[in-house]
Formats: sequence, C-alpha cells, structure tokens
Amino acid sequence: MTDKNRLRIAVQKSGRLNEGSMKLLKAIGVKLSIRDRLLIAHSTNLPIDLLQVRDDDIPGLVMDGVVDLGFIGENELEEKALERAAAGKASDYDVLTKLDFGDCRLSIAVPKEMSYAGPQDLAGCNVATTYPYLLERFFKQQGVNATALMLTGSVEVAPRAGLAEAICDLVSTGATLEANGLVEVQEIFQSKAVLIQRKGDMPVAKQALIDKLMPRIAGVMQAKE
Ligand code: PRT
Ligand code: ZN
Repeated sequence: MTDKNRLRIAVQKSGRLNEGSMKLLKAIGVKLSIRDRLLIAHSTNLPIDLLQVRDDDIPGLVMDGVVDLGFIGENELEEKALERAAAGKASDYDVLTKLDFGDCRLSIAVPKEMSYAGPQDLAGCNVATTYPYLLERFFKQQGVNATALMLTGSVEVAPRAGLAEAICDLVSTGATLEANGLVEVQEIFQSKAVLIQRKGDMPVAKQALIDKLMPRIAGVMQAKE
C-alpha cells in the first residue's frame, strides 16, 4: 500500500548508487524496514516510502511526478531529459543537492592503436554507447558526422567485436578501459549523484519534512569532509 501523504523517494535497487543512497538515508535518521523482493519499503519512524527501482527509471518517476524525490546520477538524469525532449515530453525537476558519491565521467575511448587528435577523427565512425543522446549532443556541438550506436551493455567490447570504431562510456578508475585495450581520449560529461525533487505543488507537511531532512544531509556530508 502507498499513501499519497507520505514522502515518496526513489532509490536504485541495486548497483553503484544504492549503497551511497541507503547509507545517507540511514545517517539522516530514516529507519527502514526493507524486504528485499518488494519494490517499496516503508520507514518505521518517518512518513516516508522508498521505491527501489532501476536507476534508468528514476528520472522519469520524478519528472512525471510519481515520486517526490530521487537519488540519481547526473549522467542518467541529463540523458533522460534529452530523450524526453526529443519525444516532446517535459522534464521538469529541481536539484536539491549534489551528493558526495557516484562520481564518474562519460568519455570517448578508442583502441590504443587508433590515433586521435580531436573529435574530427571520429567522422564516419560508429561509437558504441549507452548514452546516445549525450553523445549525439557532443557530436552536434563539435560538428562531427559520426553515429552513436546504442548498446545497453558490454560497450567496452564493441570495438573488438567489430561493432564500432570507438566507445563512449562511464569511467571512474579507468581499469575497465585498460583491460579492454582502450584509451580515454575525450571527456564529454562529468557526473555525480544528485538528489532531485519533482516540480509542482507539494503538500505542506511533505515540504516541511523535506526542509527538515536537507540540513541533515548537508551536515552528514560536511562531517565527512
Ligand atoms: O540495474 P540498474 O539499471 O539500476 O544499474 P546500472 O547497471 O544501469 O547502473 P550502475 O549501478 O552500474 O551505475 C549507476 C550509476 O553509478 C551510473 O549511472 C553513474 O552515475 C554512477 N557510476 C559511477 C558509474 C561508475 N561510476 C562506473 N564506473 N556507473 C558505471 N560505471 C561502470 C562503467 O560503465 C564501466 O563499465 O564501471 C565501469 C568503469 O569503471 P572503471 O573503474 O573501471 O573505470
Ligand atoms: Zn541503469
């Protein structure tokens, strides 16, 4: 059961943003009774419901006003906003705060034997990526005529498999690129996890709860500095 008077927060169910989001909620005093297989968890001490979903679904849930808040990577948020814009859909939201986890960059990488002096060297190439809208925006800004080839997984093996000349993927340590004989040549987007809020009217009690939680988040992040 869900109750519209309870604050609905979307978090990634499992993956790189799950731990940081759950730790932060715990640190600001949100107690949760999590039952693993369920999509929804209820807080036992505050009027909060947690929706545990794939990160890809979080921007849309916030932008369509289905949840009040969401923890999401800026890369996914911007990609979904561009995708929705292309489909003529609005994508309103407010960023409440940047968070201190989920740091990465979206970069173009090429096989180490390929020479790369600049974006123009990608002209006529297929570049495999899970972020076609961000990559196409980069191509457009640079005036490069290249193709963003959408792959939902195993992007880093696309050049070896003969599917693409280059890739555009998230990088944090660089170990994955290195292990696949690829070199990072061009950063196109920097990303962190952020907490976002839906636009539109918010019941007074819910907004008061958000206003109570935000300083706690700031305090927890400051204490770690
Ligand atoms: O199942 P679900 O759809 O929810 O999860 P997912 O598989 O789509 O996402 P997940 O958990 O991998 O990543 C969630 C978010 O974490 C991303 O959208 C980013 O905002 C953030 N993040 C931070 C990263 C990375 N760092 C990262 N390194 N997401 C993915 N990676 C991957 C990258 O794609 C590559 O495969 O890690 C590999 C590279 O890492 P290094 O350390 O070898 O460079
Ligand atoms: Zn995902």
